[in-house]
Amino acid sequence: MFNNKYLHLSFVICSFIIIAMVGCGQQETTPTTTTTTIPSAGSIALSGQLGAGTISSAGLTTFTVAVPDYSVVAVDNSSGQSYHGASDSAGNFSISVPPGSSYQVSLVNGNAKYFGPVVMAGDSSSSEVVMGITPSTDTNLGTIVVDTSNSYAQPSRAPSAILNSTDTAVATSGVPKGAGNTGKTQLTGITTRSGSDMDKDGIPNLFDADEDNDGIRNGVASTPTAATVTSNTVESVMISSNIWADHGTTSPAQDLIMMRIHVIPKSGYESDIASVECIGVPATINSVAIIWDSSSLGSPTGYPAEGTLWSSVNYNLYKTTTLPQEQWTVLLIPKAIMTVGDVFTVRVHFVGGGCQDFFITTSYVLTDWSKIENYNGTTMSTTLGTNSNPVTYSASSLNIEFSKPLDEDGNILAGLNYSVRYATSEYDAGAGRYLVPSNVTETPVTDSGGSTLSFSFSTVTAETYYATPVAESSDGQRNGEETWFTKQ
Ligand SMILES: [Ca+2]
Ligand SMILES: [Ca+2]
Ligand SMILES: [Ca+2]
Repeated sequence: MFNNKYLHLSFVICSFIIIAMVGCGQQETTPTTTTTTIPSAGSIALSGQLGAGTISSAGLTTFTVAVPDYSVVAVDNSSGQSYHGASDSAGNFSISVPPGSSYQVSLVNGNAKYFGPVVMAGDSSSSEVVMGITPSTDTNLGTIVVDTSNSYAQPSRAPSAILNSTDTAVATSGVPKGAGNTGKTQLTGITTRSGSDMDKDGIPNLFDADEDNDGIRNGVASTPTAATVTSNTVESVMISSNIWADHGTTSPAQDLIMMRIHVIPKSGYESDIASVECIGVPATINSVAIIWDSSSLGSPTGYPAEGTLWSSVNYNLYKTTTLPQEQWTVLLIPKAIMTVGDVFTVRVHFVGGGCQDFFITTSYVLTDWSKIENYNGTTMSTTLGTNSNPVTYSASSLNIEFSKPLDEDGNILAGLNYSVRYATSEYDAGAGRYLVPSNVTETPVTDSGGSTLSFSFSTVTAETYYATPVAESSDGQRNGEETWFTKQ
């Protein structure tokens, strides 16, 4: 049934995401046969050592416990391009970056979740801290204290010679205001600027759930800047997901979400991609997510059986050539609720050798979806209104009131667009249920700002009607609950 819905309805989405790309670190090699130009590798080393500790007003003390398995990400402040490398068992890391740019450095933890930014200079009296560095030669940042209680990090000694003092973030007692909230907290008095941290909360756009500080999460009302991919081969990398629920379902959101990862090559470069895998998958889902439905993906060659654990197939994506856009893709049921700041790292391998990595960060998570709360003044029941047991009524129109989806904090997710899909529905006697119509009318519903929305449509003839409220983000990601009514 999920399969059919996925085919019949354009994508219904639940959590959106931001994206950026990075070179493949040490694994970049010069291509031999491919026409792809791999992004130029950096020529200077940015290194240091991560360790757990507390950043205090008394000064930064040397840590005693190394922090391994963190991904250290340097973002070019002007191009948005990023470079990354992992800390080893002693906490040491080294990233190859081009010289001459200003970088901001962030950490992604071993659970593939955004940890926080690295403040380069500031103390507990600072309401503004320095985030930028401009290394021109090999640079060792020394020991970097990772403060898990405040969700940021800072070198024990400020790299004074390479500080970019014009690249700052607003802070409370030296802690960037976006630390610990993945940048989603709306700040007052911020003038959005350009660069890789537009709203100065210390969280680079790449990892910021609300990069422009307008209170609307990335991707809900507009495409975030960090979704722009810089690549000679890859056009776009994204995740789309939907929640398309049966009325009365007792299934939790994590079993209803259909999540699809897409890597779309540039036209003419399709044959340059040898394989695609996720080398970083959020710990929230990495052991439980399952593969689903190859038919809606155009039945890629080698696609695993439905129900296969994604972990058992190396978190691969699969090439499909039968969709309107050739792409590498996989459709998953996450089976667990992700968290804001969860980071996927997608690695694209090229035919001639070498690879390129792309980050995708979750900027919101829906735990609920748009659903009809009452019709013609009567509260919806959970047992009536299903495809096998529609609500019965006798009026010549249906006036429905429906809810808005809630985010991970239980708040209405701001910025979505709404509509209602409706049509008469045929009965499938063999299956014992009414069907999702293949042709439906979809009418936009203006959001007047209340907690619910209303819509009315004519139901003059005595038939069974399908009605589904839809909440949609700017990039066409949708969710809603399907409901049936029989007019007597
Ligand atoms: Ca922000
Ligand atoms: Ca930011
Ligand atoms: Ca925003």
